[in-house]
Amino acid sequence: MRSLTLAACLLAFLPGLAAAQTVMVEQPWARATPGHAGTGAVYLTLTEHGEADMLTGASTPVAGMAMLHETITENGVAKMRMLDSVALPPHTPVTFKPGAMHVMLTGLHDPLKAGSSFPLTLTFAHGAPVTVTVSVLPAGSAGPGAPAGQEMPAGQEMKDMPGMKMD
Ligand SMILES: [Cu+2]
Repeated sequence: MRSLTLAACLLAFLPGLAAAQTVMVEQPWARATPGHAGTGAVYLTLTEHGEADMLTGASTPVAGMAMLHETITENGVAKMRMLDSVALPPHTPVTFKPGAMHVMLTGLHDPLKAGSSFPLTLTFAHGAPVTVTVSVLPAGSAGPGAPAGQEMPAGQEMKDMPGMKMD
């Protein structure tokens, strides 16, 4: 995990690439998906170390589609809405996490299994695309490095699961 992140950072700063990429992607992870859920969500932290950029999309071979989503709560009801892009101001970490922004995966070809990993390619308005390796954590996980005591109760994670209303 740590070495992968480091490698991604080093690559991002290698000079002389056709299209420079100065965004750092840290700790991409997803929760294992139950049964034949068909949908999942990826969380990660992006930090733009160059000029301001925008995340404009994502794709992965494990799902039919990957979309930028945000979970918002309106009148006590959690909903997801699609984002066309996510602004990446210089030197400001932008975190995708449960209950907030996430990369929604729909049309999963197979369930995401804890302990496995898969590639996710992120595209940007200015920088070159970046492919990262997403680690699949257990279904109740609150994220990489989160103390076990902070795992979300089983009901909580359903907020990112199918059946939610979409605007
Ligand atoms: Cu979503």
